[in-house]
Amino acid sequence: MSDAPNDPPPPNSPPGYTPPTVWTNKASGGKFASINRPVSGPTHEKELPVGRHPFQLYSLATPNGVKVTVMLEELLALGHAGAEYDAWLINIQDGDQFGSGFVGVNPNSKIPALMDRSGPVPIRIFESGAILVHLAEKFGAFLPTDTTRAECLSWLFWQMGSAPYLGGGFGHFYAYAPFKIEYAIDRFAMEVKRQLDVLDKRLAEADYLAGADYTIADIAVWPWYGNLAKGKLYEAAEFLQVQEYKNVLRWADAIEARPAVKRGCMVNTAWGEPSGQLHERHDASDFETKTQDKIGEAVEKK
Ligand SMILES: N[C@@H](CCC(=O)N[C@@H](CS)C(=O)NCC(=O)O)C(=O)O
Repeated sequence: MSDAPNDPPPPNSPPGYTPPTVWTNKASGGKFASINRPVSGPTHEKELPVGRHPFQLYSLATPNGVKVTVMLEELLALGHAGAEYDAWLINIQDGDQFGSGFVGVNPNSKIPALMDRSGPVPIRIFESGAILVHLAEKFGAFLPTDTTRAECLSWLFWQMGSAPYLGGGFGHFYAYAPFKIEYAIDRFAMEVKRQLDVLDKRLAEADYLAGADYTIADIAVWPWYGNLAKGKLYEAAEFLQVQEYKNVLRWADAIEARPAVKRGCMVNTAWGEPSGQLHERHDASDFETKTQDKIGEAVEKK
């Protein structure tokens, strides 16, 4: 394709389209079109369930949801019994995030959302980064207090700012949009490769993002960029040539091997291998007894 300055611009899509003076909402198609609205707030009345543990998590095992279940499992693995939690499934395709109870915990209607019921007054926390900081500060874990604290928070906030280009930009236009738009895919593929290169260079200098230790920065970044580098997001491994990012792959393998990460990835998972799906988690034993393959067996034996 020529970039010559005198080339006519490519046609708009649909041909002849120019934005109207005032935007109006119309069906746009695509995988998530049915759940998108231009207003916030609840669409229906629905209380949220409350279990017996100090933390009540309302979530789904997307990359943003997994950050919190991994953190809670890591805290429990460290021996922080106070991090016990009930994890309830919020099915975003069915619009559970627009129930009145969920909106009360997260007015932004997105998973993950957490209630901290460990003290006299229940505390709501939304935005996965805020949840990670809340838990890290509460238990004094995975957020350094020395000179690497700023580095940890820098990479944590890098993730919050960068991942929308990966998920909402690249992932949306490469995998979910109802038709392929070369301009959009090129723009976001360029940015995602640049982000992978940023991570790769940092992980050439240090084992983990904040330095020598695994922190909430790794817990936040891994579900997005670790999974992308391992070819588990958007079937884009070859397109993005992810094998180039050797330090990211080394780091992703180390995190993936952690038992708490394996458990965290099972919680609120409602797709894939039945043995990897733990729709709700209310007890540590649920990983052995309540995965979909086990629940299916129990139903068959009845
Ligand atoms: N910045 C937010 C992003 C949360 C987010 O985008 N959640 C998605 C799933 S990964 C969601 O709930 N989408 C439902 C919707 O948009 O209606 C965070 O990190 O918590």
